[in-house]
Order: sequence, then structure tokens, then C-alpha cells
Amino acid sequence: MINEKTLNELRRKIETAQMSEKRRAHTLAVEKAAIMLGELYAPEKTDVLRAAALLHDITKELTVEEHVKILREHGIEPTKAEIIADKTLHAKTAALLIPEKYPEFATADVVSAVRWHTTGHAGMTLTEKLIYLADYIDETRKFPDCVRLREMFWSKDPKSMEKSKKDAHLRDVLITSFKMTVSALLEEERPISTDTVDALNELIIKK
Ligand code: DGI
Ligand code: FE
Ligand code: FE
Repeated sequence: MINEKTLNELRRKIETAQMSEKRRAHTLAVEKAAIMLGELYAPEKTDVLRAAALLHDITKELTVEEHVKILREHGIEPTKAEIIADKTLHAKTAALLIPEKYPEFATADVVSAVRWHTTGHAGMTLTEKLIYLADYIDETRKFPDCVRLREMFWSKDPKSMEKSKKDAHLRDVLITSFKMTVSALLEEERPISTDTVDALNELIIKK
């Protein structure tokens, strides 16, 4: 059951879990951002968004070897491309571990929001989009692209927008975020996941 009581218990677990202070602060700030985005776009999904936010980076600080071990234990043999895109592995392993470690939160929408929070994919649900964005623009992010995206999102006062304008605003901010990610990966000559490209293409095509 996901409700105020279980979410508060989950937050306490995250607050005392083994992770760096930076990751803990980020995780709690993503919950805050998810609440704000939920109020704007999906008030009925606020609890789901909070659960996904608190759980999205539970495996972020594992090594590549540990990620590969978890994938294999779940019958998944990662491809070379997946291993080289090492920063994307934690979204897959977190989604796999939620049903085992946090079964009360393992609903399909929580698990899929965690699964796709790093790359996005084609056909993202609203919940997936909101967690992806909350992760990008939480208030602890100092990286210039994140600061720019946070500004882009909030400076236009989305609260005052009517629905169609607000939806277009979300789409435009998501397009900018994927462009930033792809540009940064190109610059560093790191492999771009096909899911990232599919997510961007779909948003552009629908425009
Ligand atoms: O886990 P966080 O740091 O909070 O954020 P995240 O899960 O969005 O991860 C961001 C990192 O993932 C960042 O270093 C860029 C990387 N990333 C995102 N999409 C791709 C990617 N890396 C590769 N190689 N390919 C991608 O498509
Ligand atoms: Fe992450
Ligand atoms: Fe994150």
C-alpha cells in the first residue's frame, strides 16, 4: 500500500540507508520536485511519484560488476553496449530490486518510472516523464544544463498555464533536456542509448 504513512516510513529508510550525503540530499530533493510536478500535471499520482522519487537511485552507487551480477541473477545478460553506457545500469537494477526489497511499492507505475528515469524511452507515460524531469531539475543540481533546465521550466510560471499550454511546456522542456543529454554524450564521445534517441524522436515528431 502506498499512502502517507508508508511513504514517510520509506523516506526514513532512505534517510538512514547507506549512500553518500550528496545522493541522499538529491533523492529527497527529487521527492520534493516530484510533488511539485505532480501538483501541476497529475495530482492523483502524487503518492506514486513520491515513491518512485525515493526509490529511483537506490542502486546508483553500486559498481558495474555489482550491476552485472544483479542483472545476471535476474536472467538478463547485459550487452556490451549496455555495460559501456555504465551510467544507465542503475535504472535497470533499481527497477529489478524494488519488488524484492520494497514489495509494498512495487506497482507497475513506480517500477516503470524508476526503470526509465535515466534514458527515457518511446511512449513514456506521464508518470515516467515527471520522474525523469524531477530527477533532472531537483533543487540540489548545480550542473549548468540542470540549472538552465530548472530555470526554463519554472520561469514561465507553469502554474498559471491552461492545460494545453502546460502540456506543450512539459514537452518543450523534455525536448531540451534530451538535447542537452545527447549533446553532452556526443561531446564526451560516450554511447547514446537507443532509448534516449527514441524518446527524443517521438517528442519531436509529435510536436
Ligand atoms: O542518477 P542521476 O545522476 O541522479 O541521474 P540519471 O539517472 O539521469 O543519470 C545521469 C547520467 O546518465 C549522466 O551521467 C548521463 C548518463 N546518461 C543518460 N542517458 C544516457 C547516459 N549515458 C549514456 N552512455 N547513454 C545515454 O543514453
Ligand atoms: Fe539516476
Ligand atoms: Fe537521480
